[in-house]
Amino acid sequence: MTTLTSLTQERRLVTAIPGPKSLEALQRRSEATSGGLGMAIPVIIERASDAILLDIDGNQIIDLGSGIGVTTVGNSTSRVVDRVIEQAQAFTHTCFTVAPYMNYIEVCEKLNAAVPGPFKKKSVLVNSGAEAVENAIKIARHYTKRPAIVVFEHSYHGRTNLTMALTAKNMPYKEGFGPFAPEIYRVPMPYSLRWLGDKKTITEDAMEMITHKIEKEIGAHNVAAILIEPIQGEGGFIVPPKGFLPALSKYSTENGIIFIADEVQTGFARTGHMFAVEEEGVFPDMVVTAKGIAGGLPLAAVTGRAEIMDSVHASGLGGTYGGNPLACAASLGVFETIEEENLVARAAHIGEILGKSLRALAAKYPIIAEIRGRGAMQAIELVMPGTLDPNTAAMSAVVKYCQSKGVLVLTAGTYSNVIRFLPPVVITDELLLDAMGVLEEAFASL
Ligand code: PLZ
Repeated sequence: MTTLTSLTQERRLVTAIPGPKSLEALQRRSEATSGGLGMAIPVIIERASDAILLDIDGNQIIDLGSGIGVTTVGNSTSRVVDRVIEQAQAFTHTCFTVAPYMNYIEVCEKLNAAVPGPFKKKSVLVNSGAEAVENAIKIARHYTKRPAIVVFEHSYHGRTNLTMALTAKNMPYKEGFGPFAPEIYRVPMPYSLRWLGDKKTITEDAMEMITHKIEKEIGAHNVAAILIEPIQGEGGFIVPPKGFLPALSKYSTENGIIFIADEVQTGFARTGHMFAVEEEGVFPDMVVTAKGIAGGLPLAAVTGRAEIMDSVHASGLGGTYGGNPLACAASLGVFETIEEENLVARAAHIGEILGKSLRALAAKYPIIAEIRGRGAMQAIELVMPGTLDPNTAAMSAVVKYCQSKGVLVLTAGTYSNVIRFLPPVVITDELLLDAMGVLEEAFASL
């Protein structure tokens, strides 16, 4: 059914970045759109397929960001596009809580089966990651009848009022936007590169600090939920040390606290597992998903233990667009693509290529303090030579160089010194290696 032919999976520059048409259009952008919006690359996109973005000047750019980890199965991939077109022709909206339809139910069935945990699960669909996090908190508080939420340093959970409160970094996410929601308590994150204590006992020491704070300052019996990203995304792809997530999950269970994994950025094959918590066999009570769930259509979900998800009174959850049929159609296309193209294994393969290239780079350029992440979610943290001082200037220069050569990479990190790689997992080996060649040139140019 898809009518436009796919773009060739190759990098091609026909003008400078930005080209003349993009420059003109960006003028209109600044006239028409709020100055509060950022922009990672100054071009206007006309089309995209898989890992290639085509701008209005005819430049083909390699996409190593997937629109922040969204187009994991490839941009405008056929199973997604065909299902969305078919659904648009059938009906575009009824509101699931007004007149239900099948693909909402099917997406929930898929989620309940895919999210790890040997217990009965149920799901609710909403529009964005932040809205899903908000709903998870609502449900956890309702079920436990407790107020407090425990979150981590370097965390990111969204831009709504409650999720700003849950997010760690002030600038740019929170500055001037308060006051924030109450009963949010932030505890230390075992960020091994910057951990001041003994790194050999980091898991035990972090757990000790966290449980001390919970028991002495909050009271464990007041804590509804512990909310954590299994690999922190915006914070800079911080991977907790082995054993930490299982310890946290165990402590939660022992204290009647709901353990919520925010898999918004890590979910859907991204890390070489369907969900990142699978790495250590953790079974969260609730998992929040978004981004990769629907290949670019706005959809998000909360999936959790049936008794928790069912504890809310009828009509206590909802929203006009939550689980919109077009987004659900796209999501079923995503599930099918992941299964049929074996994309979980593909993400692990991407991880090997990425890891190898980044390790070679780090061996040559000591400003790379650490390579972190898993599968198709990896990052490098840049420092001043011989120190741990953040090297924001080098990050910006590398990103700018890559852009000028037609490679889109994203940044991250509490200290604004991390370059992150989130390619669509369907990216060809050749295209990824071409992009890694440009990255190497960027470091050489510093
Ligand atoms: N939880 C772990 O990564 C979104 C933010 C982009 P929404 N991350 C990208 C930006 O600058 O706004 C995210 C996340 C994690 C929640 C969210 C929020 O998801 O769909 O953006 O609301």
